[in-house]
Amino acid sequence: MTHVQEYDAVVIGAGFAGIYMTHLLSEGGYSVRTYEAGESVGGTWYWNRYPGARCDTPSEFYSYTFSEELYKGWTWSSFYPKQEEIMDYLNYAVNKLNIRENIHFNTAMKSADYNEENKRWEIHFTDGLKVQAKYFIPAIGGLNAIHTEPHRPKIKGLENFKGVYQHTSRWSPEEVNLKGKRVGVIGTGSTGVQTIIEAAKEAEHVTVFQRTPQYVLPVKNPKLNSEQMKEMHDNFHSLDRRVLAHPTGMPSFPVLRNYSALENTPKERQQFYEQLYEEANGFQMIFAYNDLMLNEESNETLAEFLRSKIKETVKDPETANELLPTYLVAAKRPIVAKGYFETFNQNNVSLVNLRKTPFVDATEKGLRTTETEHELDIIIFASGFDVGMGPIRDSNIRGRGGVLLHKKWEEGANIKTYLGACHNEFPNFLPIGGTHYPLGVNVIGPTQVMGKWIYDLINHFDKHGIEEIEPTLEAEETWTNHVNEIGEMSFYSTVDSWFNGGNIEGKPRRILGYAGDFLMYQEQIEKSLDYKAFIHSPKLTHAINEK
Ligand code: NA7
Repeated sequence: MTHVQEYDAVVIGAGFAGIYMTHLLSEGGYSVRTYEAGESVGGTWYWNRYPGARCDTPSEFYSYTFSEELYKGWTWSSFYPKQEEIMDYLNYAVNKLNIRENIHFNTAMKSADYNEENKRWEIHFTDGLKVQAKYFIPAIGGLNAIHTEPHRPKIKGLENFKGVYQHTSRWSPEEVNLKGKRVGVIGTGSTGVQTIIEAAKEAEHVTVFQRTPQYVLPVKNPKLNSEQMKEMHDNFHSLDRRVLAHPTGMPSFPVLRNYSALENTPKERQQFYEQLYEEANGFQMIFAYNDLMLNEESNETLAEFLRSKIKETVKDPETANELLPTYLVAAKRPIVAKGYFETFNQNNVSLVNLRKTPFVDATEKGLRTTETEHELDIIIFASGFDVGMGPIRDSNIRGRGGVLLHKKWEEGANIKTYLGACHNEFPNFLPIGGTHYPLGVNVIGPTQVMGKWIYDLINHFDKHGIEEIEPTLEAEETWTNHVNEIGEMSFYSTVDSWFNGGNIEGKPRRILGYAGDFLMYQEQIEKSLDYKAFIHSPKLTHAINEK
């Protein structure tokens, strides 16, 4: 009989969340093994290495804050770090935390089954490896396309195309050189916008295939000098407090006018928006007034201003018109970038409005729309992800009675979790950073809050000899209803996007994350600390009473 290696915990993925969980568990004395499909740590940042890939959260807060030594041992070069620098940072973190040996690379998960008899998870990998663990902790995130094909529009005859095509989340720089090429970019989300700006610098021609126009907030990316880094390090003692107290976990962006946008006259607002457009950085404009994300009329004042800037920037009025978004600002994931609209003034960039002239098919030479054939050497799919459901479907996770999680979730029509981290019928399955995680919040904040929460939960149950961590159906219902109610009330439900599944044809439209802010999220976490949401056994009741 082949020996199956057993661990206390198996973590899947070595991005920010996976590294943090690996650290907590190994430091806590648990045997932990982490499996990563890529050849390096990095997670999302490992896979998304397309040209121009950069973070839109300030580096000061795109860092682990749980360890002073770790925080102070690293120097960021700029306000918004590039993909390569984040990779370097995560490699630094893994070395410093001394957990590299816990991570097994080039190993992609295929499926996981809960064995009710021995109360262990059996995890299978694509290379045939099989391991067992008491706690199964996927840290694969929601924006994930590792196991199967990433999301791409279905274009008839793509196999006939003689050029190269790549999805941005599967980028291999060795295969794609944009210089002097005719490049087509499909998608204008954060990824598409970053890619288009870079491609426009070196390609012979860039054809942008746009389904929905986007607001793009202006950004500056100052280099960080040693004095600024020193200040960041010196402020470490107040860092957590500042992050936890900010609605998005990014204290660089305070609410500038703590009243409604409607309380200013149109002239005052215009002046203020103009000033911010010149001086403010990234997400800051969304926090110009305190109700831009709460009141549609207020939001419309900013939307109209940003549309006026597109018209002012893009010289060809017809192109400018096609680039005008009509939905609420930040109802889709906000995009920050420098020089996006300006690219459309270059002779080598053209725009195709897919709503007016959709794809017909791919040909040997390129992509045909109802208007014309666009000849291309390279097609870049910046078309996003099947967020939430994709990674879960690909992972084939079976709980009690062999029930598959994605079937239980009715392929997205009936998603249920408890705090996004626990599932009824799936004992000791404790995913971090996926479905029902906060949407509009710097991901590092909830990752650390939830990572610690999961660790404490394991520790608590373990200490009391309780074998299975499983929330009650009622707890799952209550949390899910809360997520859905807030989601329905939020701007996120007003336009199709990956936030609500509307980015993918045929996908059930359900809010996939927590639409409340970081403070509301922490309140929910705080409320859960009595562990009353878990299935009660006499042992557990005793443990809770002891608390
Ligand atoms: P996004 O934000 O989901 O953007 C994907 C883009 O691809 C977006 O413009 C989509 O148009 C477009 N898309 C998707 N499907 C199609 C089809 N079928 N036809 C044409 N165009 C399509 O993904 P990103 O990778 O840019 O960003 C993901 C996250 O990474 C981002 O939120 C940040 O957190 C970082 P749509 O707007 O849906 O009409």
